[in-house]
Order: sequence, then C-alpha cells, then structure tokens
Amino acid sequence: MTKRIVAFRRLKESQLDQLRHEFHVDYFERLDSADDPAFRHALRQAHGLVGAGLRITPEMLDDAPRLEAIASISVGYDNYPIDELNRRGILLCNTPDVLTETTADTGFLLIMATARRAIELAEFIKRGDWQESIGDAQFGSDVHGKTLGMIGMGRIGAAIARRGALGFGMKVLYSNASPKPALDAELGAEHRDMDALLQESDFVCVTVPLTAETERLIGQREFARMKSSAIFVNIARGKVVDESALIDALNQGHIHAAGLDVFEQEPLPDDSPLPHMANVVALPHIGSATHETRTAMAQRAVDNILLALKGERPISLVNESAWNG
Ligand code: 8YV
Repeated sequence: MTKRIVAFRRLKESQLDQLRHEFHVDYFERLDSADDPAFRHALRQAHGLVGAGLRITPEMLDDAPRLEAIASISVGYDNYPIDELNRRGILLCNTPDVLTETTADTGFLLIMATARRAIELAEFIKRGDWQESIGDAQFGSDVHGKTLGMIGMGRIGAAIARRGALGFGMKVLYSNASPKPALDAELGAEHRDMDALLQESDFVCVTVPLTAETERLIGQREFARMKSSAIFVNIARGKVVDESALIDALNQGHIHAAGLDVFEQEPLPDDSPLPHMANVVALPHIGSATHETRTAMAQRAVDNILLALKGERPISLVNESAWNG
C-alpha cells in the first residue's frame, strides 16, 4: 500500500516530486485554518505530515489514526503535543543545524539595528528630515566591546555569541544552560546565574526554546534588573517574555530599547503598540527566512519524512522515546 502524506507548507516542485515518487501526497500550498475540511479529510488517512506554523492538537491526532511521523519545517517544536505524540508512538522531526547561522544573522541584525537605530533613521531620511548634520538626538550606542548576555546557549545562541565575541570584541555571558567549557575557551564566555547576567549585560539576547519552564521566563522582575541602557533582543518565541511587562519596561525607561523577531501573538495584532514605538525594532518572525535556508529546512523535512515512513531513523528526531518505544 502506498503511504499518504499531507504537506501544508510551500515546498519546491523538486521536493514535492521526491515525496510523490514514494507516497501519495495531499498538498496544501496555503492553509489558512487547521479546520479546513479538505485538510482534515486528508489528515484522516495520512501516515505522514510535513509543514510548519500550525498548532497540532491532541484532537487533531485523534482524527489522524494512521499517523506515523511528523516532519516540521522548523527547529522549534512548541506547536506539537510531545506527550501525546509519544503516547501514540508518532515520530516528530525538526530542522536543526541548517538554520543556525541564518537565525544568528537575524539576532545580530536586531542587535545592530536597535543599537544604531538603523530603521528609525532610515525612516528619518524617507520623511525628508535630514536637513542638516545629525547630532545627539540621532546618536545610537556602540555594539563592539560591550557585554552580550545570552539567555540560552544552544546552537543558535552560540552562533550569535561567536559573532559578538569574534566579530565585535564583545564580552559574552550566558545563563540558563549548563556551563559550556568549550565555548568558554573559544570565546572567553562566562557562565552566570540569570540575575547576574541581567545586571551586567548591555545586550540581553534570548534564544531558549519555548517550554513549560521557559514560558514567561522574562517579566517585570527581570526587566527591573537590567541596566536602564540595556537593549533586549528576542529571537526565540514571544511567549518566553511577558510582553506587557516588556512594553512597560520600554515605556518607563527601565530598559533602553528592544529588537524583536517574535511575539506573544503572531501575526502581531493590529492594536499592538510595539511596531510603533521609537525604541523598538520589530520584525515579522524572519529568523530563518532566507531563500537558501528555507529551502534547506524544507529539504531536511522531506528527508526526515522519507526516512521515517520507511522505518529508518530520521536525521533529526525530536522524540527518541517514540522511536525506542
Ligand atoms: C520558522 C522558527 O520560521 O524554526 C523555527 O523554529 O521559528 C522559524 O525558523 C518557523 O517555525 C516556520 O513557520
């Protein structure tokens, strides 16, 4: 019997062909809602699922009795109910490594753009306000030589830290991860507890995954501990931060500015003040969004599902226990 796959994110024709060569593929190039009747119908018969940006609920899994594997086109897997997947023996695969450097570029883009006020000052020219040499009112803050505090020092965190230490001569601190002696040696990085990191850092950059433990990890208490000159950068997940506490901290001058690629609710609701605040650079979750990297992520997902549905170990498996069990 030919196995069936539901794909619900844009894939290249060559990637679809690869899947179609082995499986029957129901392809939803655009999926506006998980309740789309055609999608739900396809899911009922699917052995594999490939896509991203959709919250998969236990109720959807109840409706997908044949499902053996999911290949997410993302490194983060907070959209998936891991315990439920484990219980049902459904494999979950993600796309680490291929997006590390691109996402780290985005992190550094936010550090630079926020510190040097690049977006705000580009708008200043567009408005025709550049009538004389710029002065104090347009000056930003240095990045080089400052202290970069990484909350989370996984692959992406380390790639940002590397840019900071080796490219910009920054002192790197990190918390919320076990000490990493190899990085300490490579970058002169130093492990700190969270409070010390918040107090010492000029830039605080969040890269932890969203889990029950990291939800709202950064709130009023944490912003209060940061320097009033601190720049806060989040490229992890919006829910790691208490967004209203962040808005208050920015408005009340507890911190200087923020660079944000992720938000509590995405797309940002129309009434969010964040994109309109002068001391905020807000981006529409572009962490991994380059042609090269999104193609590589989709390819990794295709490779993962091909292996998983053939009973072979996928390249990037999230839930070992579903494999062993
Ligand atoms: C993707 C991401 O944009 O991989 C991740 O976890 O956050 C991004 O690279 C996103 O998940 C795709 O919708």
